[in-house]
Amino acid sequence: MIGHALPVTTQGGPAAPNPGAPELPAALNRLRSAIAAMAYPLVLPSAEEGREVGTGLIAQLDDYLLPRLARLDAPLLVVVGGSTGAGKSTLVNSMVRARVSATGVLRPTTRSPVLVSHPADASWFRQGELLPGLTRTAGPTDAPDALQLVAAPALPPGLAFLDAPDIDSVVDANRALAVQLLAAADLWLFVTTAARYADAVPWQLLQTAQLRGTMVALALDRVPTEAVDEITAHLREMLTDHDLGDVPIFVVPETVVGGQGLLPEIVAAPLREWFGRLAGDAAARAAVIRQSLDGALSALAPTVEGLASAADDQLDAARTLTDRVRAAYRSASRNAEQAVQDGRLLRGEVLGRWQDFVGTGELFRSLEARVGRLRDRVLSAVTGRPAPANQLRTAIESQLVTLIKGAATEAADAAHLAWRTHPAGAALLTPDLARPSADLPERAERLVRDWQRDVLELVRTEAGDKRFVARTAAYAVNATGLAVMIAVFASTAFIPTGLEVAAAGGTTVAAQKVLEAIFGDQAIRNLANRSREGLLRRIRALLDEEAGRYLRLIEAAGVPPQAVDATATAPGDRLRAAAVEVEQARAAAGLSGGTPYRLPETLPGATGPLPGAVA
Ligand SMILES: Nc1nc2c(ncn2[C@@H]2O[C@H](COP(=O)(O)OP(=O)(O)OP(=O)(O)O)[C@@H](O)[C@H]2O)c(=O)[nH]1
Ligand SMILES: [Mg+2]
Repeated sequence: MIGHALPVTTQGGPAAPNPGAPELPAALNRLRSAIAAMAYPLVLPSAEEGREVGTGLIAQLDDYLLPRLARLDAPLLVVVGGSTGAGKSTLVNSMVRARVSATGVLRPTTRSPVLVSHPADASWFRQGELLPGLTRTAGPTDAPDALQLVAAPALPPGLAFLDAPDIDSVVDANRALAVQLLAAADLWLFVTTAARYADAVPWQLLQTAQLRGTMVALALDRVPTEAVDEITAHLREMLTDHDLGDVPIFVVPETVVGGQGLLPEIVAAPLREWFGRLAGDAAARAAVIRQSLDGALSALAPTVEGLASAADDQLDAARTLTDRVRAAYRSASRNAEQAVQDGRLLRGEVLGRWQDFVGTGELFRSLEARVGRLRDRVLSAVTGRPAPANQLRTAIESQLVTLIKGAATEAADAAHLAWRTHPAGAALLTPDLARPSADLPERAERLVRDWQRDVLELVRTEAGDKRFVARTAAYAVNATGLAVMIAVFASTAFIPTGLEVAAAGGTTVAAQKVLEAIFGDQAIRNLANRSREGLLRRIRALLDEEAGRYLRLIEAAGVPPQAVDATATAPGDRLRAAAVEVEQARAAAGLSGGTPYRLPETLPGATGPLPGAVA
């Protein structure tokens, strides 16, 4: 008799009432949605595992947790797993005294799982709530997404066997399916052999079972009679080392399988009896079911934590990549701003055209001592000089376009380098990102022309109430506009110090005087400040668009900009919150009743001479 004290569900009856229980399915469904909503699009060390674990969790929720929770009274499902050729199918057949699952010498034999139940239980499994992704078939098949259902009258009701493909298969689909099936087990029956019990893969899976709280029994097949004690002792030791000391071991001595492909009765009987007793004890079955379910539920939170930290990694990476791009473009934008203001644009061509424009030589010479009247002279000088005006505008334009292209090039280069050194960035990069957009030159030219138009418009609208401009209106808004543009480039460094232009040599001292005379007027200074702000705003916007080429890649990969910028709940924290809710609901449901259930000891194995035993 199996001793336990648990809330028991009688077969076919309703689950024991529990005030917390109704919340559990809802909490599980919320967790399922949270997991399903997660993607790990950025190439990071944790992404692959995040995806795999997430897929596995959803499968486990659908295959086992949700349907099992909904039907605690469904028959106990024993999933028979192990290495290929260990004798799983032979064992299942021997249990039900019929060749329900093909056995064979070709490895692996079982490709499509076979579920054997008492005819009375068959409807439980046919309906498809459990392992809903597997198509039910009545006959043998090799399709990996099929589940062959077999009714076996020799099997007691309340307990079903699922013969799974091998766990360490050379066939990928087999391996994945085996793991999926094991995750749906109320009880794992691990089948291994005297020759293979120390293999690594089964132990990894046993460890998973242990962590997941799934109940496990172990069949050690094909043990030479003379080695039974030694091998059993060693296996027991290994189990204890893996915290699996409670696992019952069935020792199946090496025999010759009969013509029907079944184990001799003397070998099969102890196993069949043990499972028969479990099947006949509704309380014991319920305890196994509830304990495995409770174990699987309590293993969710730590597993989900792995997903949550993979989600955190994604967000961190998206933020890092975004920051790196923004920093590269911000720095280029600051450099451009500096260049606009520090007078360096007033060298070379622009300076030369400005001097042409204001009529350098004779004008400047005549101005040396009479700066007071300079402004008027400048203004009259520029009137009616369309060629130099156009040349100056063109010089300003080309100087600014060069500056903008330089900034965009510098930023693209820096951003590209910053992404290349990040695994997720490197995976997103395309070679063209190392350079500015192909149409950047045209956009820069348009930007400068638009800005020049802005400046003229500003001059025009300000003309009414500014003394200086009012006076100039009669001459040319154009001329004033050009003067304002020059003032934009001269603002901080040039006017106060004159260093930049002085350094440019020759006539520039005179030019400086011209400029000082003009820019000394507060009206021009204000216009220049506002125009400069407008120019810088346009440059920043253009560089932002350029940076957008990078940032859009993050979005296209699947990390929305809101997630990167938001102070809203991080996806990882949403997962954690959902897992906490499940854990609370699980604790309230009290599925396992508090006292851990222990599977009964195995019955003494076959004694006396075995048919065909290896002596
Ligand atoms: N002598 C002996 N042969 C066995 C025993 N169990 C299984 N076999 C033979 O070993 C081979 C493989 O057995 P299966 O039951 O097909 O093994 P399996 O674990 O289901 O293998 P896969 O379906 O490939 O994962 C068959 O030829 C069986 O007849 C046993 O206890 N003794
Ligand atoms: Mg098999």
